[in-house]
Amino acid sequence: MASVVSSFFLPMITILCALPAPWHAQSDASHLPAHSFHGSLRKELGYSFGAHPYYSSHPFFREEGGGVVPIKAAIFPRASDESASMTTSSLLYSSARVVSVDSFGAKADGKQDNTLAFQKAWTEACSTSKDAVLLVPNKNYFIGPITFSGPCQSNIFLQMKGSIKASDDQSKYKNDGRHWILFKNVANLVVDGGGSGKVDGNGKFWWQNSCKVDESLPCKDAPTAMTFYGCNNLRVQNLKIQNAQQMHMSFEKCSNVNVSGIQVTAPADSPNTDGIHVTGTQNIHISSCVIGTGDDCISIVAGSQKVYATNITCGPGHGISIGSLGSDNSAAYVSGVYLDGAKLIGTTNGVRIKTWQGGLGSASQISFKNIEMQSVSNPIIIDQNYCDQAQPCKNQKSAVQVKDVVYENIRGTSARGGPLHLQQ
Ligand SMILES: *[C@@H]1O[C@H](CO)[C@@H](O)[C@H](O)[C@H]1NC(C)=O
Ligand SMILES: CC(=O)N[C@H]1CO[C@H](CO)[C@@H](O)[C@@H]1O
Repeated sequence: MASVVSSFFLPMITILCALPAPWHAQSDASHLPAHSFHGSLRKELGYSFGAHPYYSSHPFFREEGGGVVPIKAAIFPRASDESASMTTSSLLYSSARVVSVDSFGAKADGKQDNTLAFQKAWTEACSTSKDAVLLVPNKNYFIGPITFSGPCQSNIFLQMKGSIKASDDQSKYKNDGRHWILFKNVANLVVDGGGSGKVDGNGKFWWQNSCKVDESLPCKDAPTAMTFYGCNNLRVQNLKIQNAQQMHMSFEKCSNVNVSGIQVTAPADSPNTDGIHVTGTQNIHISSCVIGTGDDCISIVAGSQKVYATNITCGPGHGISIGSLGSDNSAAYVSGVYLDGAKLIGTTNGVRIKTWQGGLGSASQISFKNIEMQSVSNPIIIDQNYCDQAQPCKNQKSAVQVKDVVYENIRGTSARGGPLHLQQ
């Protein structure tokens, strides 16, 4: 089938006010009494109104207005130290305790389930009072679902030289079908793949059983490969991650996060395999990532604030998304999302904001700039009628407000005609 390819160049578009949805008045949370559930939702997610100043002309990697806790320098290697990560950890952790999973009985024999060994090694690293290096040697380990829980006594540097592959025995996930590797409430954590580290969700079996692939099956959750929940001062870097059961990497209720050098790979037809998912997270910098999956490259949802992304390459997949927001009449707030420098190749969407009818809250202070697209079907899209369910969505009178959105220097080719799609 021949498709229409057209070139475009958008020097600058600003959408100042809410997309003029007729129901806009109702989407403003200020109409609601202070004790409404919105207040507690924001508090729970750490989201705070007014905490984020209006963006300046070039906001990347510059903190303004105070109020943000700096990323703790001590545990983060300086760029010049990063060539030799072993040296880095010994420099940084001259007094650190090195804990190898092998010392706890992990075996990279392609058969053994190493969950217990990893769990014991974590417990050891997490409970030493010195800083700890948790080492995964350069071999291939199978592990089942695992939770690395904090708070820990010390800073932890998880050095993943080798690869970790998910066990495909689905019965192992019966206690918690939503997570494979979960880091929970850990502060001052570095996860470093050093370029060789790899995380493999072994997702094929889950994909075959997805209702999006086989419509006769009921829709069920599948695990996210790596979840960081409630982590503060976190750095995840130089890691390959592939074939997640569902989403690849999810940051939930975290703050002060630096994600860089992540390479995500999954087939274009793998269902719900978002690359990097951000929810309820504040002050996250995502840089130098290459992401090709069957779903969103980066998705940013409710409660997220100050999300910076730069040098991102996406494709295949569904592009970079804010949303979906406001499903099931929920309230969602996202503000301060700055994407500067991205390349999207053959994705279905470029930069998208998607909201369900019937939601409340807002998506505001958003800028997308310096973006190159090749054969992207919908380069720029704001969809206020997003509907991702079997039944058609009915018309409703409220909506998530979309305001203060800037698109600057976006160019490339569109696979479907014009670059701009605004749907209400
Ligand atoms: C951009 O990201 C790619 C892929 O990770 C990396 O190779 C390149 O060095 C990055 N460029 C800059 C300027 O950081
Ligand atoms: C904002 C920030 O701290 N970015 C850093 C994240 O980590 C990469 C790689 O270590 C650095 O190059 C960035 O400067």
